[in-house]
Amino acid sequence: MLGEVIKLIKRSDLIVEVLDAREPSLTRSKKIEDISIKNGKKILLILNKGDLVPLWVLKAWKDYFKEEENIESVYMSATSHLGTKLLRDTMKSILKGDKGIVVFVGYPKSGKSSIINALKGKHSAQTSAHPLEYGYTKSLQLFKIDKKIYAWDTPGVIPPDGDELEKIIRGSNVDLLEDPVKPALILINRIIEFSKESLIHVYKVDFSNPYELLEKIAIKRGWFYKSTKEPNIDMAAKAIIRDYHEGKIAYYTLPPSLYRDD
Ligand SMILES: Nc1nc2c(ncn2[C@@H]2O[C@H](COP(=O)(O)OP(=O)(O)O)[C@@H](O)[C@H]2O)c(=O)[nH]1
Ligand SMILES: [Mg+2]
Repeated sequence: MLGEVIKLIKRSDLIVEVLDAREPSLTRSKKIEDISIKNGKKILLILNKGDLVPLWVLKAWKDYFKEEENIESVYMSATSHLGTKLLRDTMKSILKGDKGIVVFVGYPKSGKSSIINALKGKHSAQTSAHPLEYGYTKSLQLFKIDKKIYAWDTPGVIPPDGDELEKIIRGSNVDLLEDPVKPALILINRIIEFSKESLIHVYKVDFSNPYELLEKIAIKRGWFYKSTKEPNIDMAAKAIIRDYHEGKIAYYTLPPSLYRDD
């Protein structure tokens, strides 16, 4: 799967890495960025799902990437169609008016397809797909973003890696989880670190620990195990992970520079 991403990177001029604005650090792939740099490609970061994060936080991340790492970034909300013009203009300026091919890469659920759809929307110059100039493949198509800019309409999906928390934040498929409860508890603990209120707001229940939140969600929704009649926390766990991936839970983390006390 990683091989597919690398192939796409090699055939592109600009690599646009799509991050979740709630967890920019955890949704970045240094591996993919290193591969891109080694192949002489330009990189742009997108902080997507920007609607879930305060504006000052988005700006702080953008400044952090620029000042600490000299990487360009833009923030946007693909599903609200906010920031698509700035994204298009930024890609144009990075490619300096030259002809170029863009690939959107990122972990699952970061919003790559939503961004591609937003760019293909009514504001885009043209929506028809173009066959490749070299090595024509049926499944791989380019669409036009601007006068001289094209993008692959197939995004580069980075397989979720890392520890249990990272895998969930990086979009691991809920339906393939053997036990959804443990990762859900880890995810809830992570969110509580930054905003317990966001969970109370989404699920309309108060709770004193992550396990209790799962139980209360199950009870509220009438989910019980048939055998024991206990609250079905497996279903609640899947629901919360799915809601997280679908961008229904708002909270933010800050760039490392803002956590230092210098
Ligand atoms: N709140 C919010 N949700 C988003 C945004 N972009 C995508 N999503 C949601 O995140 C989920 C994954 O999006 P998708 O485009 O399929 O991600 P992909 O796997 O990277 O292609 C979907 O449920 C989208 O509706 C966004 O800007 N804001
Ligand atoms: Mg997709």
